[in-house]
Amino acid sequence: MTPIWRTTLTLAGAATLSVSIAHAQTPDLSEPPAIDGDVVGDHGSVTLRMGIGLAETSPQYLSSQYFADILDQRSEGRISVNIFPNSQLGDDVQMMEMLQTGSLDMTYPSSSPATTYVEELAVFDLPFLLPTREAAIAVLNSEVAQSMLDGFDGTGIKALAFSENGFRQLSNSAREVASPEDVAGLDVRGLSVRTMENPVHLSIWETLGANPTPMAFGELFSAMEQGVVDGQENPWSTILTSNFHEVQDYGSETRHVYTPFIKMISERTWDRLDAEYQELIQEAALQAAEYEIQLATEYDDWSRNQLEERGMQITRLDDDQIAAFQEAVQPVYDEWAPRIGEDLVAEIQQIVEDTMND
Ligand code: TK8
Repeated sequence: MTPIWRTTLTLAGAATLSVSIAHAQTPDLSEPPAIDGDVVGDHGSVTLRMGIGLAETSPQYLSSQYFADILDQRSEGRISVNIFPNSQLGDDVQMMEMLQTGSLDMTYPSSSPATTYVEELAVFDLPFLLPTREAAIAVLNSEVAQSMLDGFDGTGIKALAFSENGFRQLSNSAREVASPEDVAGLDVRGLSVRTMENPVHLSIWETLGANPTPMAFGELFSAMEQGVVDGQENPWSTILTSNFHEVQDYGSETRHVYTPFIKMISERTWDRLDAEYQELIQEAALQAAEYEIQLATEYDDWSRNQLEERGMQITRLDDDQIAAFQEAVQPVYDEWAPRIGEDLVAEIQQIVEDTMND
C-alpha cells in the first residue's frame, strides 16, 4: 500500500505524461518489543471490537495491532481484537457512549472530548503547559494522571492507559501563520478553525481571534475540502496519515497543546471477563501505550518533513514567535485554571519543572 502521487506534466508539443512518485508511507519504525510473559489459562474465547479515529498508517493503529498481537499470543488465540480504523464506527464522543451502553468493547480517544467524564483531564488542554515530550511523559506516568484514569470508575468506561496523541500544530488553507495576528487576520477575517469537542480548545481559538467550530474528527477532511473551515490543529503524524495536506496548504509548528490518548474498555465487557484475562488486557494496554509513544516520536519530525516534501508550506516558529502565542493565550489560563483546579495545575507544573531541572 504505497501512496502514489500522480503528477501530470505537459510537455510542449507532446502528449500528456503521467508520472507517479512513490512516497514512503512510514518512517523507519522500531520493531514492536518481543512479546513475553506467560500464556494465560483457558477462560473461553473472546472477541473485542475496538474503534479508533485514525488511519491504518497511524501510530494509533500500529500500536493497536501490537496490543492485539500481545493478547493473541498470550491467550493462544482465545482473545482476539478487531480494529476498526478511520472513525468508521463513530467519532470519539460517540464511541465513548457506545462503550457505556456496551455496544462497542474498546476505543482510544483523545483526552479532550473525555473531559465530560473526568473534568480534571482538561488540564491537558491548557496551552503550552507541557513544553517537551519528556515532560509530557513524566506527567502521563504520574500518580495524578493515574487518578484521572481511576476517575472513570462508575461511568461505564474503564480507562486502562494513557498514551500519546502528541503536540498539536496548526494547518490551514488560507494563509501563512507565524503570529497570533495572522490567526486573527487584521485586514481580513479570522481563520475558521475546527477544534475538538472541548471548551478549553474553543477558548484558545476564540482568544486568538479565530472563529472556532467544534466538529467530529471523521467529518474534518470533507469540511476542509468543501471550505466549511479553513483549518484545524493536530500532530504532524495525523495531518500526514489523514492526508490533510491534500486540502491544507499551510502548516505552522505551534506545539500549542500536547494531548494524550486514553485506551478504554467498556465496563460491561470488562466485568464479564475472567480476572486473568483482565490482568492480561491491562498489561497489554500499558505495553502498547509505551510502544505507541515510541512510534509517535519516530513519526513526529519525519511527518513534518514529508508534508513539506508533498507541498505543504511549513512555518517553523522561533522562541519569540512561540512566546507571542503564549502571551496571547494567557486569558485562557485566567479563565480555566481556577475551574480545572489551581492545585492540579500547580502539581502538573511542578512535574514539568522537575523534568527540566534533571
Ligand atoms: C481521533 C481523534 C483525533 C484528535 C482530534 O479519534 O479529534 O483532532 O486529535 O486524533 O482523537
